[in-house]
Parts: sequence; structure tokens; C-alpha cells
Amino acid sequence: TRLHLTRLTLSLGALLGAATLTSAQARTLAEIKASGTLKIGTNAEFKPFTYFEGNTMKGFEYDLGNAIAKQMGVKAEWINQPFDNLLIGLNQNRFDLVISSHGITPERARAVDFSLPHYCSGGVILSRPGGPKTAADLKGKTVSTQVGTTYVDQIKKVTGDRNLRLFPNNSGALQALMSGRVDAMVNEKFYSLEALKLNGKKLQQGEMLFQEKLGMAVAKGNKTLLGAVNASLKTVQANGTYAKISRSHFGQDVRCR
Ligand code: LYS
Repeated sequence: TRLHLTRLTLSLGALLGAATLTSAQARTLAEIKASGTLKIGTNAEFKPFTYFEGNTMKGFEYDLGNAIAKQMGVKAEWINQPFDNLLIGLNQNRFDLVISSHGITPERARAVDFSLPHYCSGGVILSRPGGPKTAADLKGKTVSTQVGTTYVDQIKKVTGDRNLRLFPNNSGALQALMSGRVDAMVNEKFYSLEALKLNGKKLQQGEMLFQEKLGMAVAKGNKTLLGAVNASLKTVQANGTYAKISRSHFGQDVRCR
């Protein structure tokens, strides 16, 4: 037992040490510019934000990230990862920037640094006709969502841990709703609209549970990159690029006001 404990402590220490070392090595703006490529992590199964159509990545955040990279004078290289791995991967220096609809929360802001919000949205209730539509309706009902998201805490607040059903992917959470394994799903407003469009009369949208500001993330302390990302976001928001991209995906401008 003692040997086991020692081994465990050692490997944990090594892991923490490695994490600290790599996060200290996050690429600076100068290094990124010299390489010509900005590496962006995302979870591309979140239409209309980032998603695949065949082998091609698309979406609002995909277009926005490319516009920001262009503004910085580099090319974006997109890396698709499970949502729950993204902020960890950032601090392990697997990518320079994460653009994946992260709600800016104090908890996350302790681990990474967030840009200015790149859009504002919220989590809505989705159910089958006759199912729950309000926060009050959700009490005692089973609710699905994606693991690691801000929706998790909001669902717990209204229906408790016991009724929460977590899925690695949004598609799994949606499938659980469609097949009747859960009573409702909570997910992002525009993601839910896509699901409604695809599934016609089989689904209904309920009320918005909460609102949030969504931001892009860099490794903790990567000030030069954060400055360039914020400056580029401001530029594309001022010169019409942002509005054009936003309207093409949502039919409206989703910037925070
Ligand atoms: N906005 C939610 C969050 O911050 C969902 C993120 C994207 C999920 N694919 O956790």
C-alpha cells in the first residue's frame, strides 16, 4: 500500500509539474506570427457555431476565428477536440486559442484568460410537444446536456443532480430527448433552433433558463496573444466583417450590447 501511495504521489507531482511547465510555454504573439499559423481548438459538433459538413469545418465561430487570424496576419489551423478537453488542452499548449462558445465564468477565468465577449446568448429548454417548457416545469424531470458546459449547473438548480443526464456530445443529448429517454434538454439558443428546424413537429422550444457572455480563451497569462485577439475582434466588429458573418449564420447580429 505504501509503495502504491508513493507512486501515486510521484506521478501526480510529475503531472502537475508538466502542466505548469507547458502552460508557461504558451506561444507568444511574436512566435505565432513568426510561424504564420494560429492554432485554434474547438468542439466542432455545435451547429451553427463550429461543425463539420462532410470534411469541411463551418460555422459562425469558424468564420470569426478565420477573420481574426487574418486580421493578425496569420492563417488559422483548426483542431477539433471533445468540449471537455479544450481548456485543459489550452494550458498544455496544444493550441493557442480556444473558440468554442465558452461562457465566461469566474471558475473558468481562474484557469484561462478570456477575450472580450465575442457574442451573447443563453441556454433554452427544448422538449417534445406536451413536455416541460419553463424552469418550474423542469422540477423532477430528467434533463440532458453536454458534459462540462455551463448548462450543467443551471439544470442542477432547477431539477437536481439526480435528474441530470450528461453526454460527451450535444448530438447524444439531443438523441436522448428525441427517443424519449429524457424529458428535456437544455442547450444554447441557436443550437436548439437548428434542432427545431431539423426535427419539425417532434420538438418544441421552451423558455430561456439563463443568459451568458461567450468568450475566446488563451492560456493563463498569454497577454500578447490576448491583446491581439481583442484588438482584432474590435476591428472586425467595427469594419462590418463581424456583422456580415453573424447575419449569414443567424440572420442577426449576435454581438453583446
Ligand atoms: N455555452 C456553454 C458553455 O459555456 C456551451 C458551450 C458549447 C458546447 N458545445 O459551457
